[in-house]
This record gives sequence, C-alpha cells and structure tokens, in this order.
Amino acid sequence: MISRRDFLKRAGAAATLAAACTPGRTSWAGGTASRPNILWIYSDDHAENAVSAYGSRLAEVAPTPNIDRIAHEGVLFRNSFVTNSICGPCRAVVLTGLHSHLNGFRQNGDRFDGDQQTFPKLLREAGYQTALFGKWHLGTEPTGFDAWEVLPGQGHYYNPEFITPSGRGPVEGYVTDITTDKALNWLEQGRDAEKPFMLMVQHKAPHREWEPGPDHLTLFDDVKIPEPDNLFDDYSGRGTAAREQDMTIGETMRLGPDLKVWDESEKETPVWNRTYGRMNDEQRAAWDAAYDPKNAAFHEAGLDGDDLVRWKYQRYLKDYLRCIRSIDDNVGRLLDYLEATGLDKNTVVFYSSDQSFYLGEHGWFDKRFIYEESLRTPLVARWPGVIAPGSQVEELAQNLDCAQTFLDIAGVSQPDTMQGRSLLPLMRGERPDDWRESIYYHYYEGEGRVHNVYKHYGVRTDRYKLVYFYTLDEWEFYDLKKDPNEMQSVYDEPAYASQIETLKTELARLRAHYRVPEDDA
Ligand code: SGN
Ligand code: CA
Repeated sequence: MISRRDFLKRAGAAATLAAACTPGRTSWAGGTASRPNILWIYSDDHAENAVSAYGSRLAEVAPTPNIDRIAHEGVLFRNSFVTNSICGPCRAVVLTGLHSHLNGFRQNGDRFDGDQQTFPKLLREAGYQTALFGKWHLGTEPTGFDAWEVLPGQGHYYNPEFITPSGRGPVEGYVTDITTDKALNWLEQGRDAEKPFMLMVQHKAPHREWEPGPDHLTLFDDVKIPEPDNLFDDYSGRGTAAREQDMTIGETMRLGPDLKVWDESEKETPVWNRTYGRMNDEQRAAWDAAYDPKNAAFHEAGLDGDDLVRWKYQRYLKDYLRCIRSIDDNVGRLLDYLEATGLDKNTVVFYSSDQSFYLGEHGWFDKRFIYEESLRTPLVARWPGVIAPGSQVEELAQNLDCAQTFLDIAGVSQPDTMQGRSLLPLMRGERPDDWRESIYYHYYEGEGRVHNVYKHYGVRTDRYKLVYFYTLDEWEFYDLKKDPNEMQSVYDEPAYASQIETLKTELARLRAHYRVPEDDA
C-alpha cells in the first residue's frame, strides 16, 4: 500500500502534468461544473449531537473539525431525518429513493433486491464511474458499482474482513483507516480519470461495540463528558414502548463487550472473538496499556447505582467519541487529497450517517425510535461555487431525498417512481414554496427483536409529532416547541385535540401518498 504522502506527491505531479497538457481544463479530474464528482462519506450511528458543527453539549469537548469544515465551507441541514431509524433500511432508502415498504428492506436481516433501480446504476448509465468502500449491510452483493469492497455484515474494527468481487479476506489495521485507504487508492489509481465519479465511503464506526483505533485509545482520559439532563429518565410521561425498551446504559449495556472491562470468563466467547480477540500482539499491547489502568481504577472504585450508570456513560461516550475522532481524521485525509489534486473544485462532498443515536438521552444508547435523537441524522455538504459557505437549511430533509439529489447534481433525470425530492435547490439557497411540511416514519423491527422497540409509525412537522405504536394500540403526541426532549406525551390533553386531529389526517394523507399498504407492519 502506498502512503498518503506518496499519494499526494503523485497526485500533485499528475495535476501539474494535466494542467500543462490541457490548459484551462482538468479532464484528468473527471468532474466538470455540469457533471461534478460526488463523494458520499457515510458513517454508522453517528449522532447529530456528536458533530460539533451542530453545536450540542459535546461540541466543545469533542470537536469534529474536518466534518465541520464541510459545513463551514458549505451547507448544514438543521432538520435532516430518516424514514426508519435502523441500518440496512436507511441504506436501502438512500440507494433507491423509496420508503422501506417499496424497496422491500424493512428491517435488518432482510435481503436487498439488487435488481431494482438505484441511483448508482442510473449515474453509471449516464457515464459516471461508481465505487463503494466499507459498510454495506444489505445481505446481497452490491450492484451498480464499477468497484466495490465491503465489510461482511457489521464488519470488524480490528483487522477487518473485506468482501470484494474476487473474494474475501482480512486486512491488517483499523477499519476506518483501511476504508479510507481503499477509497484514496481507487481515486488515485483505480478509476477512469476521464469520467466523473460517484464514490461512497461508508464507515463501520462509530457502531457498537465502539472500539477506538490505536491512535485514540487515551483521548478524553482526563475529560468529563457533559451528561444529558434526562440521563435518569423514568419514562413516566410516555407509554409502554419507552418503558419496555431494552437499550438503557444502566441495564442493557454490558461491562465486557461494550465497556471493555472484560471478565476472564468472557474470553473466547463469540463477542470477544469478534472484538478484542481479533487484535494482533502489537494492537493488543497498545490497547492493554491504555485500558488496564483505567479498568483497575474502575474495579477499585466499587461503584453501584447511579454512580455506576454515570461511570458507564463516561466510558461509553469516550469510546464512541474516540471512534468518531478517527472518522474525522479520515474525513480530513479525503478533503486534503481532493484539495491537493484540484478535485475539490468539481466534487460535491457530503457527510452523513445512516441514522443518529442516543448518547445517554432518556438513559439510552441505540436508535430505532421516532424520538428526536434517532429520527435525525447529520447532513452537511460542500460544493465550491454553488453552495454559499456557512449556509444552513431549516426545511425538512430526509434520507429519502438522497438519490434524487445525487441525480439532480449530475444532471440525470429522476425516475417518477422515486419518493423523495432533490435537495439541490435548498443547497443553492433557494426556498421552494411547495417544500414538504411533514415527514413520514415507520419502524418495523418489533418487540422481541434486539433492543425490544415496539413497531410504530408517525408523522413530524416543524413543531408537532404524532406516533402510533400499532401493536400496542397506543398513541403519543409531542409539542416539540414546548417539550423538545419529548418527556411528556400530550396525546390526552384537550388543548391539543384539534392539532392531533390535523396530524391524524396528515398521517393518513402521507400513507396514501407514499402508497403504504393498509396492513403494512
Ligand atoms: C447489533 C448491535 C445492536 C444494534 C444492531 C443494529 N448489538 O445487533 O446494538 O442495534 O446491531 O445496528 S452488538 O452487540 O452486535 O453490537 S445497525 O446499525 O446495524 O442497525
Ligand atoms: Ca446504524
């Protein structure tokens, strides 16, 4: 593998050569103003609250300077949501521009029908080079890509296996670095430089079990991570679903696999083998040197009750944010490469995550619920000369819009069947009068499945949210202006009766509009 410095040196030489041969043109760079390159950097479970450009309680303590660079030089979507907050389904929605009930991938474990129409296929037909590296998690092999190398299932943090069109095998190193190396390699050596490209760089991190890379094992050791106000939520203002979930830091989070305080008896178990057990001697030595003293202090302290929850929160957040620091470093590597090669001028760069995540809000980790922390997902984009630096968009955007946005950027026509809407006008600073005023959401993995979150669907406007847990026959309603943390459902308050009726009508309209079968569950 060649080093990044070598990349940049070679890329610089190529740029000089190309400029000398074709004055005024950068055809070697593929993209043009009308057919720009598209770089989609997509992580797994990166909470909006952990992107410092969004300005949360974590922004100061755990900044993401490179992701923020995209936002500061481009646009930040303030209200970016998903349709179904779980991994595979989000990915299928991005590819197809269709809600889960139409693309057929409703829950993790389903298999994506790779014969259906996707935006990479359409871009490829239109002359784009398409490539994908990293997490895929859709069961079947990728279709519509000139080049791809993906992690099997969830993938591994250390020495991960990759599946490629020609076989499968492990790669030494840390997954976030390797995924980026593969993307840089393809940019530098793999692609047809005469064509514009669409490149998807999809990180495993910062997914559970939150294993930081070798460079970040002691980051945040001396820092106290601010807690959310509702870390000790008792769920009294909500229904059965919030009470019966299995995703609390206090109860669900495991000391060994999740928090790296392994018990001797866990050695060689499947979860040990897929995490700590995968490290080579050097990686393990660095890991132990970092964690052994912290773990000894934990044992020494003998915590219980709320103190133990607080400790778990600190350990969880630190590891999670360490994983994100590595993503951010690698976003920086990609941005630097684009700049050094001049590709930045004709490349639209996006950063997003499949969905957001609970970082102790409501006492939780994970996602799945229509509540704000997991309904949202970070979305920032940069396109020099088109997006005004420092722009912010308040309109309701959804991952459903990605496919059409990419097609629109490339000047490729958008199939009528797709259900989103191009975000490009918003990126340009336009404010279409007829922009959507509500979004539809449906989560299908139900009770009995991992984290035990009941099935539900619902609608959110800029101010209100109506949710129906249909297997429980329970409704919830939130006024996000008065109760942004969703601590109290006001479904039974007479003062909201007419608002609730309005949202019920809107929910029915959306279900008809998106062609949701009556018995979809
Ligand atoms: C695994 C995780 C869960 C997580 C799901 C889905 N458990 O089952 O915590 O919700 O993946 O995540 S773990 O013990 O394997 O870490 S998703 O991002 O793929 O949807
Ligand atoms: Ca995810």
